[in-house]
Amino acid sequence: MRVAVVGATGMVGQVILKVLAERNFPISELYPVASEKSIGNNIQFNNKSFKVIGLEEAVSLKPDLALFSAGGDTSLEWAPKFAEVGTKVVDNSSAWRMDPSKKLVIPEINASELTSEDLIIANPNCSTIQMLMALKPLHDTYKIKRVVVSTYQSITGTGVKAVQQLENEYNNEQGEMAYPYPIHKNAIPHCDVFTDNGYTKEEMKLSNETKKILGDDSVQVSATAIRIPVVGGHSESVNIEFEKDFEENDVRKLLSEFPGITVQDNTSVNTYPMPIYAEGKDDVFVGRIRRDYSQPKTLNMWIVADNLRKGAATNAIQIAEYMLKNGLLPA
Ligand code: 2RA
Repeated sequence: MRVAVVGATGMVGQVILKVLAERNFPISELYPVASEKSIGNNIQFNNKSFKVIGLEEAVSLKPDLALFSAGGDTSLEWAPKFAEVGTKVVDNSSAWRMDPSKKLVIPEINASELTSEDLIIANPNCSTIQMLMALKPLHDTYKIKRVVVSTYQSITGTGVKAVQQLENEYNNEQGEMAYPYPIHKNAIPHCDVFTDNGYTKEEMKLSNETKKILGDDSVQVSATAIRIPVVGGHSESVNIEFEKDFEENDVRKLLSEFPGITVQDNTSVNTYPMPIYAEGKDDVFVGRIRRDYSQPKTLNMWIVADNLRKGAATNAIQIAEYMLKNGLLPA
């Protein structure tokens, strides 16, 4: 299969290449694509060197699949151009997620919605993916009324400039600031930009994308997204009110039986998910599962995942694997 990776030199693009190689995705031709300034550079894939090309050239090569992680503006302009030449696009930006004509897919939840008509497919936001992986089996069994979630998001979600700022601060060195405040020894209640309702775009993604993926506008979500000086992954404290009551052990069983979830939940031996251990893995880790005694039919849990893998690269590649397996992509 001829595969373009658009944004190949970026943080997520590099993880896409790593995961494609790890999963032996069947690639006959690889087209690493990046902005003008990177054209001609070499990148390594499967112990071979590949020249970075530009978007015009990539479209002219008519790849079968294009995995995008190059920002919303590039996706809005270029995903349709790839689609016009028959390329299936899986896009990591927010550009197409809430477009009613585009599917927003977490393979373990709703890949079956995909058809041969879908040429541009949206990858949900990283914090949405890990939360929905845990919510889906519980929603199907107990019907969710409302979710209150606080996220503790890795600095890698902001990009390489922010990671560098953290390293500089940690090493007490000067450098370019991705944030107007120190990241080291801090917690910044500001992921993405603020909207008119006082929530940030990151927080509204959790609300809007949840409704679309579950196909249920009645599910209410209130989110607070915090940036913290952590690299390995995003963590989420989730409080869920259900229509039906539950037994905690039944909840643990439902979660542990859901593909892609690992339950780490034994406080008697201090077992619970942490980003330092989730980093580099593709599962979503769930723990601190406990009834909220302050309100009936309400549960608390703690959800951790590597935001660059299951939160972005791996989810996108799993969508491609589903399409390949179901004849929606050529072998
Ligand atoms: C963040 N989810 O963590 C966003 C970007 N992917 O900032």
